[in-house]
Amino acid sequence: MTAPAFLCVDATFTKNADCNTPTVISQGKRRDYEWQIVWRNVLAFIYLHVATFYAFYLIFTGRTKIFTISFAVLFAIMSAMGVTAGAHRLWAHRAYKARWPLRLFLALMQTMAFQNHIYEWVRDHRVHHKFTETDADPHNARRGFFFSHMGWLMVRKHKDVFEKGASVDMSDLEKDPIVMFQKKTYLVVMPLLCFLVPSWIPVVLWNESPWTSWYVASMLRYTISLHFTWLVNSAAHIWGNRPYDKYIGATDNKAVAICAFGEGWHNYHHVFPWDYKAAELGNYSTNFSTALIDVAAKYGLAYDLKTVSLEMIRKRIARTGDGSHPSDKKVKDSDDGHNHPENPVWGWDDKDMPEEERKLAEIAHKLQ
Ligand code: ST9
Ligand code: ZN
Ligand code: ZN
Repeated sequence: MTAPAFLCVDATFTKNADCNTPTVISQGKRRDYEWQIVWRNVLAFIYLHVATFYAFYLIFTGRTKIFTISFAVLFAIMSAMGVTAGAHRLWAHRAYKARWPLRLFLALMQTMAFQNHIYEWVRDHRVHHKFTETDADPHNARRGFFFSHMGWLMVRKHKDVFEKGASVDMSDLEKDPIVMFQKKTYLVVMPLLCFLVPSWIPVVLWNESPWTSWYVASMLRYTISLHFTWLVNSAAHIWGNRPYDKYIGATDNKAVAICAFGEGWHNYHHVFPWDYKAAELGNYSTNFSTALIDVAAKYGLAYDLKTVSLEMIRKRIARTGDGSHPSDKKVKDSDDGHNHPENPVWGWDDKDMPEEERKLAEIAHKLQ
């Protein structure tokens, strides 16, 4: 089913109104692109949100055991690690390497999160980094908060996503048997790990009612985790500082960093996507995923942890920062951002990565 063609959001969103599409259009003009709403997904998201409100009712009226609430939080944190330390920093950006036991653990955690299988998640995310805020970006923030937050999961993708996305290398994932096994078995294992197991554990271990367990440990936990993740694509492309590159849309946003376990330092991350910390400053309290990778490295499960040298960061701040970095002497100089980044790379193995950056990178826990 088709809905009316959408208006380029730049009329209200940024000054520069071309959406970085090959065909430059003027403000408010209609484009040759039609929304194709996927009603199955719309209905699923409506159900999830109604169920989540009901779960809040079960909690605030004292109908939920404290163990069930704590379990839901713990489950959310573990699944978030599969997304941040796994799908994001390891598989999408190759920011560090992991031995198979850690890869298996992260793949299981990522399956618990149901954000699509690793291969699909990584493909969309690499395409987001290579074609940020253009029509080829699956969650192009120029199309507004709602689209970049969750609307993109309810409509068919823009043809540029398929066309330009096809140029992004995925051969490394095709060589990883854990990723390919997860892809093959996803439709069976994901419902078990994301919905059935978390609903069942509170019932058998502390006698929670199956009804409450379903709504609180599955529906509410899943919906909140999705929103915290989606904030990286929406809020952290709209609100916040741009200490490293004022010309791009991505921002450093502490609130998002806390909600998304260290993934809210998004201005830094778009400039240096191959840094395993996905941030320069801050500590483990706003970057729990880094803590997990550091601990794994200590026990030899993670290695080749790439990070950006201070010298490279300083140069970049001086050249393109907006003045909001603590070390920056410039008066805060804000640009609207939302320009296409100067040499976008998806991560460490991207062939477009400048040789100078590769040479200056610091690599911790190198394999002997
Ligand atoms: C979800 C993902 O929520 C969230 C990702 C967030 C990322 C954030 C990153 C930030 C860091 C991490 C922060 C973590 C914080 C954690 C905190 C937690 C407390 N390139 O997609 P299809 C081709 S998922 C190249 O069906 P449609 C390809 O050939 C939520 N090619 O397109 C493909 O075929 P195949 C749950 C591409 O038909 C074919 O096109 N999941 C690309 O337009 C068809 O692809 C859902 O809700 C590409 N990028 O449908 C599912 N993409 O795959 C929602 C596609 O066989 N998805 N191709 O190779 C869908 O139903 C559909 O994808 C659709 C589009 C309706 C959205
Ligand atoms: Zn981004
Ligand atoms: Zn990324």
